[in-house]
Amino acid sequence: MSDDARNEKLIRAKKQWAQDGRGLTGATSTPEKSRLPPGQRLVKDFPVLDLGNQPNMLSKDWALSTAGQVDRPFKWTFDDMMAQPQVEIKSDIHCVTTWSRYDNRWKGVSLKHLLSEVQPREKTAFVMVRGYDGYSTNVPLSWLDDDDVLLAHTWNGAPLTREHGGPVRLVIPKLYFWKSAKWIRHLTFMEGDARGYWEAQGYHDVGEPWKEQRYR
Ligand SMILES: Nc1nc2c(c(=O)[nH]1)N[C@H]1C(S)=C(S)[C@@H](COP(=O)(O)O)O[C@H]1N2
Ligand SMILES: [Mo]
Repeated sequence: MSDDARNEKLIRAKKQWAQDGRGLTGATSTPEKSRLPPGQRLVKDFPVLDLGNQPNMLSKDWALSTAGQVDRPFKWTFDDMMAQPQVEIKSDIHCVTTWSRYDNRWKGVSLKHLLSEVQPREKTAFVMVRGYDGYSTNVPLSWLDDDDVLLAHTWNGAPLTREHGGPVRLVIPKLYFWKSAKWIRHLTFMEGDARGYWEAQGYHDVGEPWKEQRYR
Protein backbone atom coordinates (compact mmCIF):
# COMPACT_ATOMS: atom_id res chain seq x y z
CA MET A 1 0.00 0.00 0.00
CA SER A 2 1.30 3.49 -0.80
CA ASP A 3 1.78 6.09 1.95
CA ASP A 4 -1.15 8.06 0.50
CA ALA A 5 -3.44 5.05 0.56
CA ARG A 6 -2.38 4.22 4.12
CA ASN A 7 -3.03 7.81 5.19
CA GLU A 8 -6.47 7.85 3.51
CA LYS A 9 -7.29 4.65 5.36
CA LEU A 10 -6.25 6.15 8.71
CA ILE A 11 -8.32 9.29 8.09
CA ARG A 12 -11.38 7.13 7.24
CA ALA A 13 -10.74 5.05 10.36
CA LYS A 14 -10.47 8.16 12.55
CA LYS A 15 -13.86 9.37 11.28
CA GLN A 16 -15.36 5.98 12.17
CA TRP A 17 -13.71 5.96 15.64
CA ALA A 18 -15.67 9.09 16.59
CA GLN A 19 -18.90 7.18 15.86
CA ASP A 20 -17.74 4.04 17.67
CA GLY A 21 -16.15 5.83 20.63
CA ARG A 22 -12.93 3.89 20.01
CA GLY A 23 -10.20 4.07 22.63
CA LEU A 24 -12.56 5.11 25.40
CA THR A 25 -11.85 3.34 28.68
CA GLY A 26 -14.36 5.31 30.74
CA ALA A 27 -11.57 6.02 33.20
CA THR A 28 -10.27 9.36 34.32
CA SER A 29 -6.95 9.99 35.96
CA THR A 30 -4.85 12.86 37.18
CA PRO A 31 -1.33 13.92 36.21
CA GLU A 32 -0.34 13.55 39.88
CA LYS A 33 -1.17 9.82 39.98
CA SER A 34 0.12 8.75 36.60
CA ARG A 35 2.05 10.27 33.76
CA LEU A 36 0.14 8.29 31.12
CA PRO A 37 -3.50 9.37 30.60
CA PRO A 38 -6.20 6.65 30.44
CA GLY A 39 -6.30 4.59 27.24
CA GLN A 40 -2.85 5.80 26.09
CA ARG A 41 0.31 3.75 25.35
CA LEU A 42 3.87 5.05 25.34
CA VAL A 43 5.89 5.23 22.12
CA LYS A 44 9.55 6.14 21.62
CA ASP A 45 9.38 7.20 17.97
CA PHE A 46 7.56 10.31 16.72
CA PRO A 47 4.63 9.29 14.49
CA VAL A 48 3.52 11.65 11.70
CA LEU A 49 -0.22 12.31 11.40
CA ASP A 50 -1.96 14.77 9.11
CA LEU A 51 -4.36 14.97 6.18
CA GLY A 52 -1.63 13.90 3.75
CA ASN A 53 -0.91 17.31 2.29
CA GLN A 54 2.35 18.58 3.82
CA PRO A 55 3.04 22.14 2.65
CA ASN A 56 6.63 22.80 1.64
CA MET A 57 6.80 26.07 3.51
CA LEU A 58 10.17 27.81 3.70
CA SER A 59 10.70 30.09 6.69
CA LYS A 60 11.20 33.07 4.34
CA ASP A 61 7.65 32.52 3.03
CA TRP A 62 6.00 31.71 6.36
CA ALA A 63 3.77 34.22 8.16
CA LEU A 64 1.21 34.04 10.95
CA SER A 65 -1.77 36.39 10.80
CA THR A 66 -4.38 37.15 13.45
CA ALA A 67 -7.91 38.53 13.15
CA GLY A 68 -11.27 38.73 14.86
CA GLN A 69 -12.05 39.96 18.36
CA VAL A 70 -8.68 41.51 19.21
CA ASP A 71 -7.46 45.07 19.73
CA ARG A 72 -4.11 44.69 17.99
CA PRO A 73 -4.22 42.19 15.10
CA PHE A 74 -0.76 41.46 13.67
CA LYS A 75 1.00 39.52 10.97
CA TRP A 76 4.36 38.02 11.94
CA THR A 77 6.95 36.91 9.43
CA PHE A 78 9.43 34.25 10.60
CA ASP A 79 11.91 37.02 11.51
CA ASP A 80 9.23 38.92 13.44
CA MET A 81 8.43 35.74 15.36
CA MET A 82 12.12 35.07 16.11
CA ALA A 83 12.47 38.65 17.41
CA GLN A 84 9.91 37.91 20.17
CA PRO A 85 11.02 36.51 23.56
CA GLN A 86 11.91 32.83 23.17
CA VAL A 87 11.23 30.07 25.68
CA GLU A 88 12.05 26.36 25.96
CA ILE A 89 9.52 23.90 27.34
CA LYS A 90 9.73 20.14 27.85
CA SER A 91 6.33 18.45 27.52
CA ASP A 92 4.52 15.18 26.77
CA ILE A 93 2.43 14.51 23.65
CA HIS A 94 -0.89 12.65 23.85
CA CYS A 95 -2.49 11.76 20.51
CA VAL A 96 -6.14 10.70 20.36
CA THR A 97 -5.09 7.66 18.27
CA THR A 98 -3.71 6.46 21.68
CA TRP A 99 0.04 7.06 21.40
CA SER A 100 1.87 9.27 23.87
CA ARG A 101 5.45 10.49 23.69
CA TYR A 102 7.32 11.86 26.70
CA ASP A 103 9.90 14.64 27.05
CA ASN A 104 9.65 16.66 23.86
CA ARG A 105 11.81 19.76 24.05
CA TRP A 106 10.13 22.62 22.19
CA LYS A 107 11.48 26.10 21.59
CA GLY A 108 9.50 29.10 20.42
CA VAL A 109 7.23 31.94 21.47
CA SER A 110 4.81 31.43 24.34
CA LEU A 111 1.12 31.97 23.62
CA LYS A 112 0.99 34.07 26.79
CA HIS A 113 3.31 36.50 25.03
CA LEU A 114 1.39 36.32 21.75
CA LEU A 115 -1.87 37.06 23.59
CA SER A 116 -0.30 40.05 25.36
CA GLU A 117 0.62 41.42 21.90
CA VAL A 118 -2.68 40.78 20.14
CA GLN A 119 -4.90 41.76 23.10
CA PRO A 120 -8.09 39.71 22.79
CA ARG A 121 -11.21 41.71 23.63
CA GLU A 122 -13.11 41.05 26.84
CA LYS A 123 -15.73 38.74 25.29
CA THR A 124 -13.29 36.61 23.27
CA ALA A 125 -13.56 33.00 24.42
CA PHE A 126 -12.53 30.77 21.47
CA VAL A 127 -9.86 30.63 18.80
CA MET A 128 -9.93 28.96 15.39
CA VAL A 129 -6.44 27.84 14.40
CA ARG A 130 -5.65 27.26 10.72
CA GLY A 131 -2.74 25.60 8.96
CA TYR A 132 -1.26 26.09 5.48
CA ASP A 133 -2.64 22.67 4.48
CA GLY A 134 -6.24 23.81 5.01
CA TYR A 135 -6.53 22.10 8.42
CA SER A 136 -8.39 23.85 11.21
CA THR A 137 -9.02 23.21 14.90
CA ASN A 138 -10.95 25.15 17.56
CA VAL A 139 -9.52 25.80 21.02
CA PRO A 140 -10.98 27.66 24.00
CA LEU A 141 -8.92 30.81 24.61
CA SER A 142 -8.35 29.79 28.25
CA TRP A 143 -6.42 26.68 27.06
CA LEU A 144 -4.09 28.79 24.92
CA ASP A 145 -3.41 31.14 27.82
CA ASP A 146 -1.01 28.80 29.61
CA ASP A 147 2.75 28.83 30.20
CA ASP A 148 3.42 25.58 28.32
CA VAL A 149 1.59 26.56 25.10
CA LEU A 150 4.04 27.47 22.35
CA LEU A 151 4.37 28.64 18.81
CA ALA A 152 7.24 26.20 18.23
CA HIS A 153 10.00 26.27 15.60
CA THR A 154 12.46 23.84 17.25
CA TRP A 155 12.01 20.27 18.50
CA ASN A 156 14.72 18.49 20.51
CA GLY A 157 17.33 21.03 19.49
CA ALA A 158 16.76 21.00 15.72
CA PRO A 159 14.53 23.07 13.43
CA LEU A 160 11.06 21.53 13.24
CA THR A 161 10.92 19.31 10.16
CA ARG A 162 8.35 19.72 7.40
CA GLU A 163 6.48 16.52 8.31
CA HIS A 164 6.05 17.66 11.92
CA GLY A 165 4.74 21.09 10.89
CA GLY A 166 7.86 23.14 10.23
CA PRO A 167 8.74 25.91 10.05
CA VAL A 168 6.25 26.72 12.85
CA ARG A 169 3.49 24.79 14.62
CA LEU A 170 1.32 25.20 17.67
CA VAL A 171 1.97 22.98 20.72
CA ILE A 172 -0.73 22.64 23.42
CA PRO A 173 0.62 19.89 25.72
CA LYS A 174 -2.45 19.64 27.98
CA LEU A 175 -4.82 18.81 25.07
CA TYR A 176 -4.83 15.90 22.60
CA PHE A 177 -2.33 16.55 19.83
CA TRP A 178 -4.89 17.18 17.07
CA LYS A 179 -5.31 20.67 18.63
CA SER A 180 -1.61 21.39 17.96
CA ALA A 181 -1.90 22.69 14.40
CA LYS A 182 1.12 22.11 12.15
CA TRP A 183 2.24 24.69 9.52
CA ILE A 184 0.31 27.30 11.47
CA ARG A 185 -1.02 30.15 9.32
CA HIS A 186 -3.79 32.01 11.09
CA LEU A 187 -5.60 32.59 14.39
CA THR A 188 -9.19 33.87 14.43
CA PHE A 189 -10.37 35.13 17.82
CA MET A 190 -14.09 34.57 18.39
CA GLU A 191 -16.81 35.18 20.98
CA GLY A 192 -18.61 31.93 20.17
CA ASP A 193 -17.24 28.48 19.42
CA ALA A 194 -17.08 26.93 15.94
CA ARG A 195 -15.81 23.52 14.80
CA GLY A 196 -12.55 22.69 13.10
CA TYR A 197 -11.77 19.72 10.83
CA TRP A 198 -11.85 16.86 13.37
CA GLU A 199 -14.36 18.55 15.69
CA ALA A 200 -16.85 18.61 12.79
CA GLN A 201 -16.35 14.80 12.55
CA GLY A 202 -17.34 14.24 16.17
CA TYR A 203 -14.05 14.93 17.97
CA HIS A 204 -14.29 16.86 21.24
CA ASP A 205 -14.38 20.66 21.32
CA VAL A 206 -11.85 20.79 24.19
CA GLY A 207 -9.98 17.44 24.17
CA GLU A 208 -8.48 16.90 27.63
CA PRO A 209 -6.53 13.58 27.76
CA TRP A 210 -6.90 13.23 31.55
CA LYS A 211 -10.68 13.31 31.15
CA GLU A 212 -10.59 11.22 27.97
CA GLN A 213 -12.39 13.89 26.00
CA ARG A 214 -11.79 12.11 22.70
CA TYR A 215 -15.24 12.58 21.17
CA ARG A 216 -18.33 14.50 22.06
N1 LIG B 1 -2.02 21.61 9.85
C1 LIG B 1 -2.29 20.41 10.42
N2 LIG B 1 -2.04 20.25 11.72
C2 LIG B 1 -2.30 19.07 12.32
C3 LIG B 1 -2.85 18.00 11.61
C4 LIG B 1 -3.12 18.19 10.23
O1 LIG B 1 -3.61 17.30 9.50
N3 LIG B 1 -2.80 19.40 9.67
N4 LIG B 1 -3.11 16.81 12.27
C5 LIG B 1 -3.24 16.86 13.73
C6 LIG B 1 -3.19 15.53 14.33
S1 LIG B 1 -4.59 14.57 14.19
C7 LIG B 1 -2.10 15.12 15.09
S2 LIG B 1 -2.15 13.70 15.97
C8 LIG B 1 -0.85 15.92 15.13
C9 LIG B 1 0.31 15.06 14.66
O2 LIG B 1 1.50 15.78 14.70
P1 LIG B 1 2.84 15.02 14.26
O3 LIG B 1 2.64 14.60 12.82
O4 LIG B 1 3.94 16.00 14.45
O5 LIG B 1 2.97 13.83 15.17
O6 LIG B 1 -0.93 17.06 14.31
C10 LIG B 1 -2.16 17.74 14.35
N5 LIG B 1 -2.01 18.97 13.65
MO1 LIG C 1 -4.29 12.85 15.81
